[in-house]
Amino acid sequence: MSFMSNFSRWLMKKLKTEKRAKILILGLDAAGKTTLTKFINTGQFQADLTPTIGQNIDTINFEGWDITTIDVAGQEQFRFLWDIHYPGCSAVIFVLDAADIERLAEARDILRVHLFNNPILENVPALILANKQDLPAAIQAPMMIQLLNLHLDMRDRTFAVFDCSALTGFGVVEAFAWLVNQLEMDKMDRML
Ligand code: G3D
Repeated sequence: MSFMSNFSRWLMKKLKTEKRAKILILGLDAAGKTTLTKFINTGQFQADLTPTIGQNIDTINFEGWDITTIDVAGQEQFRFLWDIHYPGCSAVIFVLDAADIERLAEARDILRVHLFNNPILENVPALILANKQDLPAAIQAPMMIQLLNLHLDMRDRTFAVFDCSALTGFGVVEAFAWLVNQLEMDKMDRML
């Protein structure tokens, strides 16, 4: 059995044991959000395209899970739209193009605006993906944490940074295992 179908089966099994959850996938355009979504989606999810008003938004619905991907580059004027998507969200995935050093400062700024300085997402676990690790120029997680100042900015938050490649699948299973565990722990906390 291929790695992709193993991953898909594993993810579906995990997700089926969950209740409803809304996950946002944020990041600059071209960071790899769609590729990641397609990877998760392998043959099982039903994707539908939400009409675009000022920013690119895709929604996937699967077994009670809503996964919404949003391009958040230069979208300050559409802040009112974020307010529609952010409340009630259980987790955030922030996808970085780890090989695009020129846009790292831009990525850091929007990470601050959307995660660090966003009170709506204060208690929401954040999975930060240093994507495109198949490319030689890609910056790896420990360096990324330093460059984005995550060790300071995010110190009061539940977050993790994983190296991955949405193209090859490298690191995606590990990253999602972390995310699902956070959701499971959160569910248990709420039951106590
Ligand atoms: P977005 O949805 O965040 O805007 P996309 O980004 O998923 O559309 O990806 C943008 C480009 O990056 C695509 O290439 C895609 O194939 C590529 N990409 C995404 N993830 C990876 C990765 O892990 N490694 C590499 N090497 N490329 C990746 P194109 O050429 O179609 O623009």
